[in-house]
Amino acid sequence: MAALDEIRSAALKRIAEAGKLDALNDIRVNVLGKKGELTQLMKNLKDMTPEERPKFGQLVNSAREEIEQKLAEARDMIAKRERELALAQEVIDVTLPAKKANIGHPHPNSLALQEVERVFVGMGYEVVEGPEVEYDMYNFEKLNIPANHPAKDEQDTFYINKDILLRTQTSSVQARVMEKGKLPIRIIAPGRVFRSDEVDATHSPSFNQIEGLVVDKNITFADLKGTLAEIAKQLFGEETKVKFRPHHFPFTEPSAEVDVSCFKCGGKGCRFCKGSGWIEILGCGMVHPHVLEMCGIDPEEYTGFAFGLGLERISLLKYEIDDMRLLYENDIRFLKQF
Ligand code: 2NL
Repeated sequence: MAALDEIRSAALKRIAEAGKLDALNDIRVNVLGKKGELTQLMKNLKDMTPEERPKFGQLVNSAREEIEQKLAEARDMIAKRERELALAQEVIDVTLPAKKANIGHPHPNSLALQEVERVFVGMGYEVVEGPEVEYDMYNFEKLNIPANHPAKDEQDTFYINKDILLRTQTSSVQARVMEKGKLPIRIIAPGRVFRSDEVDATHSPSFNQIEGLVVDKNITFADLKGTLAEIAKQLFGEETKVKFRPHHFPFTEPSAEVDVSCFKCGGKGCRFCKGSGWIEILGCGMVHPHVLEMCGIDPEEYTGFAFGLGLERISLLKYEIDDMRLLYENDIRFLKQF
């Protein structure tokens, strides 16, 4: 009985002095646990008489209950105090300066594309998109590029299988629009194209192209020249001249490559235009009658012109960037300059 009293009062004293939840847990284990003081004390039952046993058992149990209750009270009190302390200490200073948000920047390609689209939309063109994974039929066949053409070599084109590939030009989008048969057509088709090229300062296996297509009655080469001359002025400045050099594309006849007078030196010749005074920007021509026919348009009734240009080439020229690889790294310190 004396031992029980001692354990009980020692436990209550330790509970009253405990300042932390950890300490309360230690007391619980030491006193009430499997190997705790009260549990040990119960082992004395076997040395007692049958009359003493229930009485002693009851006393131990009521001591256990009392200690449990005091532990619970102390736990609530300490938890409450810790919460109040935390609330008092953990203040948020709303007057501190905010962390600066790191926001992105439009890519030079996006800026150049927006500009080109703005100019063409201003002339009544519609912007259309199409799939990057395309049928051979739309990428090559309907554009007058037959089975044995060198452009179809696996060295140049990424094939998914015999009939499906990654488009090498956005003409495939235009072939789809022609095939739908709604005339007249006045569209530009910007988008990503793919060619099996090694990466260097002017090449990449994936780049962006903008192609244009106009199909209507009585469209002539004069319309093509007038349109591209106007576009060049709007993109590179009012003083810009254009020069058409005869060329060959399978999908246009006649075909031409177009140079613009150097917008750095005005045509006198400088480092920028490599002394020539001219900068090549696009390829174009009158849509080949065979292409119109394969896309379901009667070439006796309708004619059209088309052109294609590399978006990266425009970005590099406009922003005087000398290595295309910079356009694909997306280093924010680079992008922020434009
Ligand atoms: C270049 C310039 C060009 C076209 C693309 C085209 C599209 C249709 C019909 C006829 Cl649907 N032509 N596009 C025309 C001329 C040039 O791209 O340097 N390409 C390799």
